[in-house]
Amino acid sequence: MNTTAKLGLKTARDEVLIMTLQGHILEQQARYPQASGTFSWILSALSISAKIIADKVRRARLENVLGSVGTENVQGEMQQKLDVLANEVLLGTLGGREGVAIVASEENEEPVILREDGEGIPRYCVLFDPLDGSSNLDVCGGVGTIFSILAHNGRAARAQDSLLQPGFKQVAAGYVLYGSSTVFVLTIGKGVDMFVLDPGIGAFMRVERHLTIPDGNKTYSVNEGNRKTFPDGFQRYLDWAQSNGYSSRYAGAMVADVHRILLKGGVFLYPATKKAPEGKLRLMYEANPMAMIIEQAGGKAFAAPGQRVMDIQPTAIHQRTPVILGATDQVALVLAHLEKT
Ligand code: AHM
Ligand code: MG
Repeated sequence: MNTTAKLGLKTARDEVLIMTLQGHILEQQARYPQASGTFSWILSALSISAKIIADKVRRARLENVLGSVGTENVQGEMQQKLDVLANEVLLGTLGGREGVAIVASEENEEPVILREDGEGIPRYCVLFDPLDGSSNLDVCGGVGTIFSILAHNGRAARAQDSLLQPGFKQVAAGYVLYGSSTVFVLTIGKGVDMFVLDPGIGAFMRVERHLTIPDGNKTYSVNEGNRKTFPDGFQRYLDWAQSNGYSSRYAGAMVADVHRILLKGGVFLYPATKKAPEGKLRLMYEANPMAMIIEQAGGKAFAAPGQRVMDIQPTAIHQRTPVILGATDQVALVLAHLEKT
């Protein structure tokens, strides 16, 4: 083995394959000669937003923008100052893109209708959680942005009805993890690619193509503090897992937990609880985009046995759902315990 390989460095052949997120988007666009480029502009707005939010997250302590603003969002949750700032960044970048018809955010009760009809160009709805896991901010823990992109239906009775599409109709989805590095994970419906922000040049560099979740990782990720109020099947699963050498890992930010599962395997659970009888996570801008990423990487995402997350017909933009997602083998083990009586 040569020194380059021993050190885990890239070979000369890899180096000719240097690709930024921007280049990747253009490469994908070139595969569809009829594409107008409006979709690529939306992804580029998300990339710019991610860089701005990453910078704000890094500087939060220095600029005294930690802590809450003293108001609650539509979910009845205390808004952090950075929740509000990240939301403004996304609204500001996406708002300027001709291809965006509607945006919907965890931080806004109502969707924002930007442009009503297509005027000959395809338009999209972008849904997002601007800063997921924001209670981790004060302790320098991982936080993230989650996004989902749907084709806009200009014929819907009311513009906002165009948003209420099941997850299998998503055109693209992804997340950004603001952790020890800033990572952008994207699917445009043909596998999952991963990019890392190079702070030296200010660009997201492609580091992985066609990620596949490994099987065989005996790790579950769940808030066990809620265990006593989980449905019985989850109790059975946790009893079984704990008797069978499983480890527990829980970041308290879905983006960080899902990212670990994408790379290492295991399963993420957020069941119904006494406090959140419908589950805590939001279907349209948390569960659906994560389900698309996980399934595109070969995993599975269910709300309950026989109920795939992405098949749920939404009835409200902020609706919640239980979530069981991760490597196919580990999800199957959870479902088997839920199905037992
Ligand atoms: P948020 O969008 O208000 O940050 O809430 C979603 C977060 C997820 O990131 C995480 O998985 C979950 O809430 C953690 O909830 P809990 O503290 O109940 O374990
Ligand atoms: Mg969230």
